[in-house]
Amino acid sequence: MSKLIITAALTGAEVTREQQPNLPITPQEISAAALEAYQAGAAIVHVHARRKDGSPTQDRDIYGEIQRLVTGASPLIFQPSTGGATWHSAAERLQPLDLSPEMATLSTGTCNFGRDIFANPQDFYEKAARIMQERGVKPEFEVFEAGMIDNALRLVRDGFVQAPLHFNFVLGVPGAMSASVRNLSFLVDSIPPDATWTVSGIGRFETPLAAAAIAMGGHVRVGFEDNIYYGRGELATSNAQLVARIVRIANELGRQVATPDQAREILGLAGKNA
Ligand code: KMH
Ligand code: ZN
Repeated sequence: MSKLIITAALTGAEVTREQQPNLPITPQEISAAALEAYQAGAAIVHVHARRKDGSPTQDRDIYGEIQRLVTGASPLIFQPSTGGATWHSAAERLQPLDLSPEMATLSTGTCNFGRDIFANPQDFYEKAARIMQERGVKPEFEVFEAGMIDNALRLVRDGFVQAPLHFNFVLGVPGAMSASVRNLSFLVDSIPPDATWTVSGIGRFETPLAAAAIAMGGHVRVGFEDNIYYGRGELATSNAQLVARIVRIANELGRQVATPDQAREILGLAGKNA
């Protein structure tokens, strides 16, 4: 079994300071949270930018500042979002790709997202995949519904993306695929054998699905984007606290944790742009 890649999803687009007082918002706060998460065992940081007032933005300059701070202070893999918030336009969402990050997220299908719609029509994800290909950015396919896998595989068939693929199964978003080991197992069985995968269990499903993924040979994402609690009714103190728990579970299950450079090897990023 390969070493375990831990991704810290530090901020997201939806969580507020009112809900989680320790939510990092400014580029300085996000890069400090990234560094702490790295020291706790994370290899990748999944980043959403925010304006000073806390509202989500896809502004390339704010992402650029976060990228500069994160990669200047750590060897972490910087992975910006192309999902943004549900109301962001396609053009807004694609801005972080201008920074040629090593990785970026990409959803290949539309789903309900709470009471909103997370819209990812074919024109959008083909365009995003084309830009990623031109800029040497590895997509992490954010799968909220099973059909998104079929569409990602169509991108490979049509020449927009090259194998090996990497998927993140985001399970438990209200309105999309629920967080069960049965669903996780089905999704894992639906991707090519040479693909890698991560799971993001939303809310109280974060830790149980992480434990399942560690045992199954997958990878794990945790962080305030997905879950703001450490236990029932107990807010987490930091993203790093959530990462540290995954390291402890991995140690107990005999799975070693990957450094960022080891994660680059596992994901086929080594030798790509820094
Ligand atoms: N905020 C969600 C609507 C991604 O980062 O690629 C979409 C999202 C996925 O978070
Ligand atoms: Zn995200």
